Amino acid sequence: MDKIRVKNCKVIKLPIIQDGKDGCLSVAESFHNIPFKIKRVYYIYNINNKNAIRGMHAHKKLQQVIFCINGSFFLRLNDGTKKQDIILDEPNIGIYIGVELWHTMKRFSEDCILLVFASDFYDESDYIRNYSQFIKYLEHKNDFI
Ligand code: T46
Repeated sequence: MDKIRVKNCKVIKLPIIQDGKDGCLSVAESFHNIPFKIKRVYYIYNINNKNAIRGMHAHKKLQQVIFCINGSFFLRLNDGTKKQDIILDEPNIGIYIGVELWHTMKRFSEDCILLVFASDFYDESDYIRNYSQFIKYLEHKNDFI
């Protein structure tokens, strides 16, 4: 995977415990390899539409780490200045998506399963779902500091 160039983002590599013919085991732990306390876990699966596009938003405060634990998908990240495209296709390699990072997921393989660890409970008011509002938010967020 290329070096990460967008802000508030990094690659997270979980250890793989090899059990030989009996499979592999990877472990995610808060503050160890996941850089926050995990308060929510969700997963996305059965993406039967090959043109599916998910994401297309940024979060104000939420931090997340996203894994593709089966199959593959394409992740586009945009910090308002720089953009980066990443293919996730290894179950132990995830992407930390910090605050204020516009992210879009597409090109899901039929067998794709996404697993996401999140730093907080679901809160729709934390989402910025309109791209021009995202750019305005970045421009004006420090106005009152
Ligand atoms: C993100 C990317 C990677 C809930 O009710 N609770 C939840 O915890 C979540 C995650 C979603 N929802 C509801 C909200 C929507 O009515 O499920 C529906 C689908 O959510 P959304 O359109 O936000 O799904 P994605 O795949 O576009 O985004 C999700 C996360 O919502 C988001 O935080 O960063 O995965």
